[in-house]
Formats: sequence, C-alpha cells, structure tokens
Amino acid sequence: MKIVFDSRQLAHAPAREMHNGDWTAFQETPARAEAILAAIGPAEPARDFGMDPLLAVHDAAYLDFLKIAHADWRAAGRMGDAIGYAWPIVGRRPVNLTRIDARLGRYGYDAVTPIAAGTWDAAYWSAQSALTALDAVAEGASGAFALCRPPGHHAGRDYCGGYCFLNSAAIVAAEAHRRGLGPVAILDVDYHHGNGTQDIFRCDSSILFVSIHADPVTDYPFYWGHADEDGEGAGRDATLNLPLPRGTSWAAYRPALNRALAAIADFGTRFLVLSFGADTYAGDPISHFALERDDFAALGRHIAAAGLPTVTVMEGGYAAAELGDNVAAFLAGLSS
Ligand code: Q9C
Ligand code: ZN
Repeated sequence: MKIVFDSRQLAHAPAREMHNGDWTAFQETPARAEAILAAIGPAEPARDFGMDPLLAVHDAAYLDFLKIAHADWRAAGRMGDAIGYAWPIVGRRPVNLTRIDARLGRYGYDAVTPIAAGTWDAAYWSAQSALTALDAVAEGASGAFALCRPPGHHAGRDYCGGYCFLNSAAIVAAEAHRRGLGPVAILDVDYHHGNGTQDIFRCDSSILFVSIHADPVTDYPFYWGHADEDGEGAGRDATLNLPLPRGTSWAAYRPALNRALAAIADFGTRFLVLSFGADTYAGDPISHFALERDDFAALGRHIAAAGLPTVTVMEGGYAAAELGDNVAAFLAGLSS
C-alpha cells in the first residue's frame, strides 16, 4: 500500500496541553509520526494541491487566522505556544476580532490544541499528504495511507480542537465527491468522536459519516457523538453515531463495526475515507478501550472485506512504544 508522509509535518511541536486542571506534556508529538514511519515506512512525500481543496471544506477567514496566529501571539509579546482562554458559546456572530486572544477563542473550542510556530506548515502538509493518497486511489490503487499528523477529525469548517487544525478526512471526502468518485462514505474508528467531520457534513446528504467511538457521556469531545445525532435538514440519516462504553474490547466492538459497514453498503458507497485512530488500543495513555495488536489486524481485514477503494488517514493514537506496530498490524489487515 502506498504510504504518504511529508517531513514538513514534523514542524508542529507544542510544549504542553491542559489536562485535568494542570499542564501536562503535549501528547500529539512529532515522535508519534516517526514511530509509525519506523514501523511501516518508507513513505513518499506529499505533492502540493494548493489551497482550493482546503477552501472547499474550511472557512477562508479561519485559514487566514491559522496561518498567522502564532506570529500574532509573538507580536503581542507572548512566549511559547498560542492558546486561548475565552470561548464564545452564544452565536458566533461576525464581530471584527483583532486581539489574538479573541481570535484564538473564536477559531477554537478547547485548551488541548495550542498553535506553535510550525503549526500551519505541518497542518498544510498533513492535508496535502491526504490529497496525495487520494490521487493514488483515484488513479486505480485499491488503497493508500496518509500518515496525517497533526490529525484532523476534530477540526470543523472554522475551528480547531482536539489536536486538529485541518480536517484531512473531510478534505479528501469532498475532493473525491467533486471528482465524481462517489457516493463517498467516511468511517471514523478513532477512539474519540469525529465531531469536526460530522459538523462539516451535518447538512449534506451526499457524504455519509459513520463513527464508532467512546461514549461522549464519559469522553472527549463530550458535546457531540451521541447516538441520536443523525444529521440535520437535507443531511438527516447521512450521519450514524455508534458510541461504545469504556472498556470495550474487540468482542463488543465487532458488532458495531458490522452495523457501520452495513450502513456504508446501504448508502451505495463507492469510495471510502477511513479516519483511523490507534487510540482504541488497550494500552493507550489517554483512552479507555481494550483493543489489542491482533484486533487491529482484524479491524483492517473487516474493513477490507467491504471491497471499496479506500483512502486511510491517520488520526489519534498515543501509546508511543506500541503505536508503530499497531498501525502496521492494521495496515496489514487492510491490505489482505
Ligand atoms: N487530556 C485525537 O485523538 N484530551 N484527539 C482528552 C486527556 C483531548 C484527541 C483528555 C483528546 C483529543 C485526534
Ligand atoms: Zn482520538
């Protein structure tokens, strides 16, 4: 399977994030990508598809903000990574926001997504890696893997969050749809609900979003991913959420996967975008499912059995020492 990764994706390296009321080391490290690459490499670098596919999914003002946020932070006399402290919860009406703190709150929603000097470059090349993988599948490969990092599925049209800035899965899905490769479905198997992806396609009947994730009653992102969220307006029934309790192992995960794959088949799907997180691993330091190495291989085999052209983008997974082997097992299953 073709693997795409661009070394410019390593430029994003915030120092810390807020965790349970205190600062902790930033979990979504460049070392994650290096560990995966060591286990599955070599990878091809990304090609540059420019801004248009990003603008098809993201708000132009949000992208302008992301590009200059860290420079604005430094210009305000601050050190370290840019991070917000005030978030507008009532009607994000188009006020002209100039102060960096106001803009960080407007274009983000949490305190785990700092913006560092290299964030824009890394996020840009992460999205371009995903588009490069799409190109390989569009040209006839059965599958391709984009080692996206920073990840994307918590980022919405005009906000970052959950370590995510540009939603690579959404960008690939929209571009695949535009190229006439659809019907396109997105399957999100990261431990956390893909709230950004869901939000982007919430009212869109042309792209199916299906997610298996930890119940948001107990887990981030809390506000989205509940079983009754099934899309809005024209997009009603083009969203399927399958939350599972903490402690879920493969025996309980598999029936949910079967439901997800049945919904994808019923949609008439001809192109699959897979948001893959390895944070469902039993040993993940910030997550609470119980998948083991062999279960990742089984997960890959089950998805491969759908027989769909598939672009897989990397999302979460934080057990640094086992991450590479888990991703390798998954990709081996997916290629079978
Ligand atoms: N401090 C992805 O996996 N924090 N994002 C969870 C632990 C946020 C995860 C609580 C987790 C975001 C792409
Ligand atoms: Zn996750």
